[in-house]
Amino acid sequence: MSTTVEIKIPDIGNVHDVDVVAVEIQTGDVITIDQTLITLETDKASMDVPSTVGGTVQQIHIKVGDKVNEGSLMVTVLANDEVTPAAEVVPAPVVAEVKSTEIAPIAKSAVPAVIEQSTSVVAKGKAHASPAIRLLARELGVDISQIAQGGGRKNRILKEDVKSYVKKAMTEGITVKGGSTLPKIAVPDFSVFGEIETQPLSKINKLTGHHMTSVWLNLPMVTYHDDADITEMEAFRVSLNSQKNVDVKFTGLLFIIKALAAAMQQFPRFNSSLSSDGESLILKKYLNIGIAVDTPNGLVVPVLRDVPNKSLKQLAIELGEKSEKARAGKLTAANMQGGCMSISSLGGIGGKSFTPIVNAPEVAILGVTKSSIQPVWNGKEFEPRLILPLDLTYDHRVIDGAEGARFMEALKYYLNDVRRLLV
Ligand code: CAO
Repeated sequence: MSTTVEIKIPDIGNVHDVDVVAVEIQTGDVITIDQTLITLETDKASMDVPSTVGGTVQQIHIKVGDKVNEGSLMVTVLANDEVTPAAEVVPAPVVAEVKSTEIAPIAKSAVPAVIEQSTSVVAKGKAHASPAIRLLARELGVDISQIAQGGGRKNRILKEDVKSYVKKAMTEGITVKGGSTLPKIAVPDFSVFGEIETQPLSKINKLTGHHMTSVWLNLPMVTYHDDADITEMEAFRVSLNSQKNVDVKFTGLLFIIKALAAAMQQFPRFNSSLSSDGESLILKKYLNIGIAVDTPNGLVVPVLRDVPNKSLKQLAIELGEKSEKARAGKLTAANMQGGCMSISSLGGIGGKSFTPIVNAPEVAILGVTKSSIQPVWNGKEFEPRLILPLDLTYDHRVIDGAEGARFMEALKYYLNDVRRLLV
């Protein structure tokens, strides 16, 4: 005999208004116990909600885009005999860190995209895996069909299976297009040389590492170094900071952000991304700048929005708030999305030059190191000037050397005399 069973959203932890990102069933479907009904996603994770009964789907009460809470009615099922009480429903384990990876518009393509893979061949129904596991596999660059059998019920592929596949690929070498393999780095047992301590990498460390490797392998990058004379800019900055009733601190970085935005407006290719098929250039009409911020957990890149239309003071407040939030680990996904170009400033620490890695899909990044007084020949004598070293790394598929050099000249032009930013 069949019974009508209402399946509700189970206890999903202390989270509310969770987004429904996938509905995996249709009215009339014959479903089995444990079959995924819907997938929920918070800003930190995805989770599958399985069925606790086998039977026929009578009615679906939610759709993609809905926000649900514990107890929301999900599906009505005309159940077979073996009904599991609804109270026992538990969502599948949290499986995929999704949006918190945002250093990383980046972190999405975790393992290098040159690894032979096709997200499109991750055909539904072939490999036995939930959408969240497929998402995890995609993020790690794994072709799920390569995982022969999963360790779950009926060979269902689990998170552990994807992880051990990646581990195996990393230790045994990965086949890349063309049939060659990425050489692996042998890690000896260091303990034979002396005492060691093994510390797990933070989530941010791992995501940044994957993203950086991916960028390194995919982008032909050039770094161009030059110096800007910021003597007058510094005098203006000092005068701003010494004004009475100034409630913010103007650092040199704020002027660099403004000058960078002006140069990007002059050279629109610097505010673009390559389409995923590499066939076209996507030019952005908005202009947001990401700032690399050092935090105890690793590097994050909060994004300052609409830079051309903000005053130095507004930017100072926003940068202060966002870098503080970054260090406290409180940046939201939205705080780190939508960057057009990034700045990595090591100027507060030191340095003369370095080669920053582009935060792809952005096409360029500006590196900044410590300014210092240098003797500059003015035609008659050496004059002490404040010189700021700049490093511009760009994706050579989008920007050629001459354009890179012209861009740097424009940036220096604005920094040499920041009044030009007003024109
Ligand atoms: N040359 C000389 N001095 C500089 C400078 C430069 N290029 N840049 C900053 N300084 C000085 C500032 O004027 C300030 O001096 P005072 O303390 O005397 O006022 C000091 O260095 C510290 O500056 P700051 O770090 O507080 O402010 P900022 O606006 O320059 O930078 C931020 C803000 C968030 C970028 C920075 O705090 C930070 O996190 N830096 C680390 C960046 C990083 O890790 N990059 C990643 C590299 S890629 O892996």
